[in-house]
Amino acid sequence: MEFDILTLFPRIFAGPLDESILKRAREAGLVQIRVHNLRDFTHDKHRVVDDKPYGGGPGMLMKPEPIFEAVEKMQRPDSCVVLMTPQGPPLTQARAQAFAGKPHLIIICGHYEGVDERVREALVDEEVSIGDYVLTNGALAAAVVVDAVTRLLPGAIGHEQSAVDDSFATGLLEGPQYTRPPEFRGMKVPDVLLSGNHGEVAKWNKEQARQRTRQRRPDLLEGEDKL
Ligand code: 6GU
Repeated sequence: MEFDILTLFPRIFAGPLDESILKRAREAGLVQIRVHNLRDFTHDKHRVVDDKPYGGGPGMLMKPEPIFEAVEKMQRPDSCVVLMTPQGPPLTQARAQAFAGKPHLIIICGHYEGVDERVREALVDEEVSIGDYVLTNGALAAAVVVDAVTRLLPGAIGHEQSAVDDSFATGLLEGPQYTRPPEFRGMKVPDVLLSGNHGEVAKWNKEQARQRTRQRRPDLLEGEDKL
């Protein structure tokens, strides 16, 4: 799978994409991630990427020309163009899975103040937000999308089963988990987990997941697949 990310702040991506599972997935060739500076698609002396909104109002908007030029250079028939914006529908596990099935994502990182509407009209296939709060720009949000999608690619994480079982993939939050030692500062690992009875363990895990979901996120039990 390939990502092309268009941003005013390419350095924001250096850390997140160069650690752990993302780093390994890149090195293994499961994913190619290219980060582009939108200023490189300007042609004026001051490399201007934003301007005042028509009709007045506070803040600056991203100009259409650099974004169009960059997207048109990278776009292929199989590309999906995604705009990061707090006005988009929220990222969910189902949406991450849908993205993981696409060969090429072009991700446009917006200012929080916004982008010229013609970018949406003519270029963008999908908008995405990562939650109901405002970030200074879309770069961190795009890094979240890349992370959530890349870990779903076959071979990205050691135990394929963990992508299937983890919170949200099952529609439930994961329940409590323990590792050694069996007793720590007087706190004991539940007996059932030490019993070696795989059937009972599976039953306990499932019940704990249900209970935790009911207590913390009853909205997840309402059942529909959240795209
Ligand atoms: Cl995609 N962008 C910004 N600026 N803020 C956000 C967001 C995106 N998602 C949640 N908050």
